[in-house]
Amino acid sequence: MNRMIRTAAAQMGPISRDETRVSAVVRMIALLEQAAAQNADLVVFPELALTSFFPRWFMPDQSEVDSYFETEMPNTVTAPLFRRARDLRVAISFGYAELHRQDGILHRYNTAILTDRAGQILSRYRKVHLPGHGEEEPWRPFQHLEKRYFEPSPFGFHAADALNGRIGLAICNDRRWPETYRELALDGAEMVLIGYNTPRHYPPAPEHDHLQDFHNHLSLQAGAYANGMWVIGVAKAGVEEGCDLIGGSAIVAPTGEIVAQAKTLGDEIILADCDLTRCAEIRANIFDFAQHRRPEAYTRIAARNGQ
Ligand code: ING
Repeated sequence: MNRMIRTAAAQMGPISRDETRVSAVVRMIALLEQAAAQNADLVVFPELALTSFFPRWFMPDQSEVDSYFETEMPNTVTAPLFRRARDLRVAISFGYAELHRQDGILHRYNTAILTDRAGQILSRYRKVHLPGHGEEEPWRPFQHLEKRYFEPSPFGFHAADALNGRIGLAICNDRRWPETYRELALDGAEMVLIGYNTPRHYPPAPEHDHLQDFHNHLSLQAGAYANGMWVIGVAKAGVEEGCDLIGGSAIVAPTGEIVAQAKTLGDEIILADCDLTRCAEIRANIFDFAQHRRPEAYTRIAARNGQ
């Protein structure tokens, strides 16, 4: 008996610096309704879906940085999205900048959430792998200051029971690290949702700029195959404030095959029927962890971060 999730990747085009969160939410609701009209069960939006990708700018004034963060979720701006998803009985996932007060201390995370079909938040993930740099580097045509603006998650990776399966969350750079998928697979994830904002130009290695689309799909497909999981990669795409962001949103089967792929660099829904029982084709055979993995031989992976 199959366990089907009709999954939509809701790719978004550029969000300009002066575009309001209300405008971004209106676009998200339009994509949600388009997916629901095709009977989607789940709609996945990009990383930092409510605002422009602000880590591209050096902002010395912390109050300006904090203007890109949400202090609660849902909130007045996103409530219409949660309400519409609830009314349409569709689960949603999206990324946003989270300002989280814990024991009087402020924490800033690059966060993604997943709701159930009733608009209730089931799972909240904070980004583990923060790329880029912590200080302004004027030599770059644009900054990538995630290490300055966010704290890396202390909570690691976890899957949640959702939609009659187990679903994990990851964010952007996480998708490049094999550890991300293995940690989630070992927590029973059958599907991983990954929003991203990926500039085509990578200033430290411009000779790789032409490989960004390849590296995107390589990462998503390798993670899916080596862990027998559905992987949903969802771009914020297009030329956003002069920065060319790749598209290529894709739905990847546990075999590593891309079963749906975005064709534009704008707001676009792609859809696929994801049968979670297909994970077994991989996880009961070539990547049967219990039968074949040798953790006692993998001593370096969790023991240290470098050479
Ligand atoms: N963005 C990029 C990503 O990992 C990047 C950073 C760009 C890394 C290009 C390598 C090449 O896709 C985020 N937000 O992590």
